[in-house]
Amino acid sequence: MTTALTWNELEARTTWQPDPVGGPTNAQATLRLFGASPDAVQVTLYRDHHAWCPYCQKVWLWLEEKQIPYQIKKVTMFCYGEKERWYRQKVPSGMLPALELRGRIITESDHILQCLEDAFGPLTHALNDRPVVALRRLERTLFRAWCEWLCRPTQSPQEEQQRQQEFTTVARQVEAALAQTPGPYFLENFGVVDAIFTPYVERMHASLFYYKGYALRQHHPRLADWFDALESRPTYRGTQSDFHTHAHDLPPQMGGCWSNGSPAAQDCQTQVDRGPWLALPDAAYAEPETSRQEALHRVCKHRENLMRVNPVPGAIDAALRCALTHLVTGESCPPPPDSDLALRYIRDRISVPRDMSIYGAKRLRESLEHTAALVGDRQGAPLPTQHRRDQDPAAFARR
Ligand SMILES: N[C@@H](CCC(=O)N[C@@H](CS)C(=O)NCC(=O)O)C(=O)O
Repeated sequence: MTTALTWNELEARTTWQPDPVGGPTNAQATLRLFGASPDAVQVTLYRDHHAWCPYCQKVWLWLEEKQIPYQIKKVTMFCYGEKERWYRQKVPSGMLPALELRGRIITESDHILQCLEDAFGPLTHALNDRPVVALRRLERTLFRAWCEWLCRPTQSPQEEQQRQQEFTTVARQVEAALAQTPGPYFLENFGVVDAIFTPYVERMHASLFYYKGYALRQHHPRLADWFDALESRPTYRGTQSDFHTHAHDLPPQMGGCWSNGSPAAQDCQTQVDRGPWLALPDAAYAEPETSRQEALHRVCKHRENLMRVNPVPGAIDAALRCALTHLVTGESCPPPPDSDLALRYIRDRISVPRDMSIYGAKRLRESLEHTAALVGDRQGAPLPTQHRRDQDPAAFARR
């Protein structure tokens, strides 16, 4: 047992020095230069504050892979809070993503990709190449099979089984497509098709685990190889979310996600919500040595806002320092009595990759839970499923 470090002591231990503009892909940057001068920027990507929108992720990956200098303007999605008026003036529907290319506003992610391709050349393969068109169609078929299974309540176990079978049939077609080339990607090298499949396959992986107890990577080895190859790319890692974020951000976006209630699904839900997070199969690559440092840096940077929005404010300062002390020293640090709820409130609201990378989040959730458990076993109210205004970015506007 140890005592809590002060904020100054914690800050003195942060060695994490991110370079959002020139470093690896990350969700915090508002400018990406890839060695170019700021004058070279011709592109603005409008994407969500949460770095969650799948259509934004597709465009984001494309820009990062092609290393096109661009700036990022972040906009609130309806389910998290109020849409910014300035964005409504630019894009009346409020939909994301949007792109400004040499002064012209473009919406609809597929159209955005086409305009980017026309301006900067294809990402390995052109969108209208015949194999690419066929694979894009397959991606939509897989998307629909997933929605049918996850987002529509079933009336009987047989119907649930049938939806699962329909999904696995299409997933096997996707695996057959992956098997057409010797490498792990859809075509001979990483390209636009992989960028197009990435956002929803990542969301399938998370949601089917949580709501159906279905481990996509285990059931579909070629998809597992594809994921492994994606995770070898810093571009993908910078955009990658975790099971917890997806499991709780999908329901308001999709109009609901339905669990099959199986013991396997219940076990998966418990693990995603209560840990151990390090054992979850949401990332298969080795943990970077910097994960604790990253988490420490991010919490220290935003601590004022984090404490201000905490609904149990009294003890949160000392309690949070105890959790961070555990994070950096590995030693248990008992927080003030009754601070378990305050710590679990934060545990349940770390958003990946908005706040930090997947492994930083795992480490932080583990330390928050470990520290909370020293003083209590109370869990907060379940996270809302109709909206996520508990995550309103306006509360963090004073950064
Ligand atoms: N067909 C559009 C779909 C875009 C879309 O559905 N975007 C959602 C976010 S994932 C959106 O902006 N919804 C409004 C909001 O949530 O504020 C595209 O491909 O760009």
